[in-house]
Amino acid sequence: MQMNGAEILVKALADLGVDVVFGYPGGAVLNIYDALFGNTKVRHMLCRHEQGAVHMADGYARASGRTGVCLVTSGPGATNTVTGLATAYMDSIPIVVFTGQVPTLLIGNDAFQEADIVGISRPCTKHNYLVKDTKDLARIVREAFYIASTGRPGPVLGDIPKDVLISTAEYNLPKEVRLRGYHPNYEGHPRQVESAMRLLLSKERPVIYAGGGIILSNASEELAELARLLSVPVTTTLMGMGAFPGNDPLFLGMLGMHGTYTANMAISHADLILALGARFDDRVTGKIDEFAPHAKIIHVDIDPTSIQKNVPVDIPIVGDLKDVLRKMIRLVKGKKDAAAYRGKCSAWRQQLSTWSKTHPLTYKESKGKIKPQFVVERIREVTGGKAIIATEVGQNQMWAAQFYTYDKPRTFLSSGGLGTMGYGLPAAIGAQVAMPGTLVVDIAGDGSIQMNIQELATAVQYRVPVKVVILNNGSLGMVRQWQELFFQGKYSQTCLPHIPDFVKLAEAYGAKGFRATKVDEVAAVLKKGFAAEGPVLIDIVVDPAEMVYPMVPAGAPLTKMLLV
Ligand SMILES: Cc1ncc(C[n+]2csc(CCOP(=O)(O)OP(=O)(O)O)c2C)c(N)n1
Repeated sequence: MQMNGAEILVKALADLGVDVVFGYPGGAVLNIYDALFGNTKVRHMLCRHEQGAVHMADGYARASGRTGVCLVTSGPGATNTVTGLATAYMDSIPIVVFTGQVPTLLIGNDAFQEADIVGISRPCTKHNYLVKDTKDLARIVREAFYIASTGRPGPVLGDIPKDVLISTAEYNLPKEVRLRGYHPNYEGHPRQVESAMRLLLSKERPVIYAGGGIILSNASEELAELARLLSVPVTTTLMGMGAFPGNDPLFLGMLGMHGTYTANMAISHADLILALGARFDDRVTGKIDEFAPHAKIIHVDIDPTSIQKNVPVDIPIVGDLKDVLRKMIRLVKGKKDAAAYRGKCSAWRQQLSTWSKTHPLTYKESKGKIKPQFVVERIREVTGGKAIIATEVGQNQMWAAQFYTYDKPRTFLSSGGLGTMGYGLPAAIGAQVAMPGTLVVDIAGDGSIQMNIQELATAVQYRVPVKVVILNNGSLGMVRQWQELFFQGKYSQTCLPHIPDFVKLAEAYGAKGFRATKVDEVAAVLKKGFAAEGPVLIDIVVDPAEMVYPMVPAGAPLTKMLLV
């Protein structure tokens, strides 16, 4: 059947099962909006900023495991997506972004609203396309979704010139995708897996270091099974929160700059590290030369280029974590040496448990002031741990990681790699759209929330009942913390003196607003706010001097933690 490019795009989305597109219109994509008009399969949600739209697609993907979709116009619409693309790229999140482009004949002529988004987005997309011919469009859409969601996932961008949207072609969505040079390897090499397990069983101070890859490959159950079979303690990265049950006795908490004392000491004293879908980010390793000085390292990752990138590895395994973990489990399940191994490592577990007891995550109460950590603990209590938590960036993000226990994967959504302020609210909206019926909470800072607060309007328009809790410390807290510790308390440009009245602001958008200024109001306000219908913003005035501890100063080894 002959259709124009815009109709082909929309039909392809519907045929691929896309139920929602987050977007913002403009001249270059008018034809797509025309084709979307009245479409009952593909719902479009109008955001208030293109950055909000990409983060919504990203939050949708993180919460559900399905690919998120975003549609914007050319020029400024396209460039406004760059931060969202980079955010998704750093955290390996499958999204597909479609941008309009000026007509093919005008490309390169400085036409109105022209930007070379294919060039601009090259370093922050897994792959991108400039669609040159309407007859290629359906195939490219198919490929874009395939690339975004297979292998190491990531964002893919499709730039579609206006004339390609207007011209007609036969609709032909390929069933299969074949791409030269792109063959993600899912199956870990059995002999490598065997060597890895032999090495592991020969050691007595093992640690599993699990990253976001576990969540991306849906391998949480396998991780828990292997860890429990051998009683190997587990630490996760920020991206790995929820990959392993936070309430399991084997869980050591997060490692790295704001990780637990136990996790950082475990890594520093381990004789073996089993790294699973984690990339040895500098926030995790601290001073790289002194990272895990006594350990042999086994690294499993679907992306061969991430192995050996930051640290030398003794046994590399390229493959899907689910497959590799299953193979590992098969090698030890029901075997005598697994039981013997649990015994052999008991002194190690004892040591870890002593560290946990002597150095738990904690904070000091201070009379009359609301401690942000206390708020996060109350959020956990009031939600019964059943919520999806999105965060902004800064102290709020670290407290959300430290003081809420994540029992399940896909319940902690945060910009880990890029550290994008303004991520949380739109991501929470996307997650709520993907998972209706689940309580979704954005834990925010007063600085970050102001970066994309306009998306409250989107939440109100579509009755998306997200709850935002602002840990309002009147400053750019995390930067202020660095100034306090490393710049002699010179708080250069980190006070936010003109903070709006968030309750009134929420109401101006048509949402509900609540506030707590006293310790004994916190739990009640959270309860009331979470129970209220529709989008809600809860402003909690917290102790402005509070710091995030433990902290490994940048460039220091993990053992040199500043403690509370
Ligand atoms: C877009 C962006 N700009 C700047 C930064 C640098 N930065 C990191 S944390 C932070 C402060 C965040 O303040 P706030 O949102 O109030 O959270 P708090 O740390 O107080 O919890 C800043 C400015 C960033 N991460 N992202």
